[in-house]
Amino acid sequence: MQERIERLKEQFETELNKARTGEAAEALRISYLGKKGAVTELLKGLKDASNDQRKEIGLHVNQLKKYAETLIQQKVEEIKKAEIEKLVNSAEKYDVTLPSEDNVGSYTPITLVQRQLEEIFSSMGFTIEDFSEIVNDYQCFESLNIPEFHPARDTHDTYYLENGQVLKTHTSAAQNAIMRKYGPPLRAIFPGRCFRNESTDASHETTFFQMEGIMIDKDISISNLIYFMKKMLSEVFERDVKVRLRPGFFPFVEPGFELDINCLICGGDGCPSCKNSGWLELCPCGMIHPNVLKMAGIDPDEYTGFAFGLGLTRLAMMKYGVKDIRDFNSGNLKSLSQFKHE
Ligand code: FA5
Repeated sequence: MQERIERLKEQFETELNKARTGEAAEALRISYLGKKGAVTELLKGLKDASNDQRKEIGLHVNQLKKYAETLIQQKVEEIKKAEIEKLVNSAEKYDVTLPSEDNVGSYTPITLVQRQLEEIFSSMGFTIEDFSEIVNDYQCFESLNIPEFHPARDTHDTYYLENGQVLKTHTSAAQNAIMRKYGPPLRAIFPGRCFRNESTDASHETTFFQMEGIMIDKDISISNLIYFMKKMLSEVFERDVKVRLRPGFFPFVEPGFELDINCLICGGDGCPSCKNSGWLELCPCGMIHPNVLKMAGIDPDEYTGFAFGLGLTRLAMMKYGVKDIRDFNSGNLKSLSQFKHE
């Protein structure tokens, strides 16, 4: 019997040496220590042995059982450790000290100019407001003194959703909500993306950015409006820029103006960017119409205010010398990468 135990032990050790995987170790455990395993069978056979033999043989078989259990356990741990090491060694290695490739992204010129304006206006006490790109008819038109069938809606054809909401055609659509939110006195700017059904050309896109600004207080006049417009332009361009103010009609201001900027692409000689006029419409503005104040719950006899709707995308064109507005939405990385180090 002793010999049988020794042979089984040797056989077990040989097979254990060959086991290379967790599955092989488990198969070995079952074949020696499982319900019908070789060691278990030896233990079962003890019942036929005499009392003395049973004691002695039992001791050896149990030692073999313990020995096999311990070795299998060690083997499983060894295999696990080796698998982890293999994984670690095969994983991609990075050398963090290597110089990086210079292909990081960059802000678009529109974001750059928007941030610059936000700094300028916040230094003058304006808050910066965010507003939804999807608005309702009241916000986009009615609250701005543009009732249904008003001809001013013709230039604001846009994308209507099935529920009657619209993609906002101008940042003025936020005026009513912001006036209601804060009440007077109030200074705020609200940049945002606008959408119009537009036949595109060098200065018109279907999707473009504007930045609205409003200031409401007692005794606000056109002089305040002109001061802020001049201040903004001289800071953005860091030089003198020729501007002209001419009457303009917008139902939500009275009086209303068009503020044009001398085209910086052609220097005023005329080019496709300014439709050969030498001037580019940049920032319509005016004194907020009393009806608009009333609809926002503000008493027009007590408060007055100005509003402007700056064409942010066009301002970026002028500041960075981009000749065609369509370049901004073209996804052409070559043109955008020029602004990487701004
Ligand atoms: C408006 O959108 C008025 N809400 C602006 C306003 C605000 C007037 C407050 C008075 C008081 P207008 O449609 O002109 O106005 O657009 C304003 C500016 O947005 C334009 O001067 C131009 O710079 C820019 N803009 C308008 N349409 C486009 C377009 N299709 N592509 C690029 N820029 C545009």
